[in-house]
Amino acid sequence: MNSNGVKWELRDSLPRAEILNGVWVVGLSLYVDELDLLVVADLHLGYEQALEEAGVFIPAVQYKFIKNFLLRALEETECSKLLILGDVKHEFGGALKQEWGETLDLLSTLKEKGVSVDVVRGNHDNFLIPMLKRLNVPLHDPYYREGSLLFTHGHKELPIDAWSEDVKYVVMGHEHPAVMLRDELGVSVKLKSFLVGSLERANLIVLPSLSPLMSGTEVNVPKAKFLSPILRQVNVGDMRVYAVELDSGIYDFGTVELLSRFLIQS
Ligand SMILES: [Mn+2]
Repeated sequence: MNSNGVKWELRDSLPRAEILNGVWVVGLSLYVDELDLLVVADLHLGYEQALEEAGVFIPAVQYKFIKNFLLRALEETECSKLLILGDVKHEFGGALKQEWGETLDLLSTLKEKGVSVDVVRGNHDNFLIPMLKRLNVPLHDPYYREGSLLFTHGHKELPIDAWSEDVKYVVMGHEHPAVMLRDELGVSVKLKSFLVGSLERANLIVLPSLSPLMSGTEVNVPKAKFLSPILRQVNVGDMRVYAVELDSGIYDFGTVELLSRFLIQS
């Protein structure tokens, strides 16, 4: 296991848990019964190459994990609709070669398998638009609403027109939530986590990053700072933590607040 708790290889079937009525965590993805839709966030394809340009060399294994994970999750949920909640690829400014190849391969592989893909625009997706157009992949900016669900990346506040009477769930990414756990010997492990709370009258669900290289924002440390303006509007301490260990399961750790106290005491 690497430091953020995600294995590079997928062996057993993905762990799953129903976290809200008809809403399931399936590994690092979310499956919604009402829409028969699988949702993932923050792939950051091409991140290795961005690190390489900064002088950090790591093996390019992230893409293999992401592709395998998506094909597995779609197969296990018997789902043919995928929504990517932004930050499909990692870039600032000019596009890097690696991320183009991987993005193209991923989207065309999914298409060949009959999977329909939609993307909600994230803050890293500026150069993605021409490729999505070429492949007929709809891009939603800054949100996508279907049934009782409202999806957004999370780097901006939701505009007022995003809301309607029937919105019961707001689903976002961007924050890459994770929790830090420490045992009595001082050994720490970081686990990618889903956060579940409320925003206005809706349930708010924050997805972890699908990228094994993005270890994530530790939400249960003192004075945790949040990137998302949406999370700055709510009390994150009241949100419930569902931590994911792909090989062993999904863990309901109670609220962020409770988990922070546990971290300080141990
Ligand atoms: Mn983002």
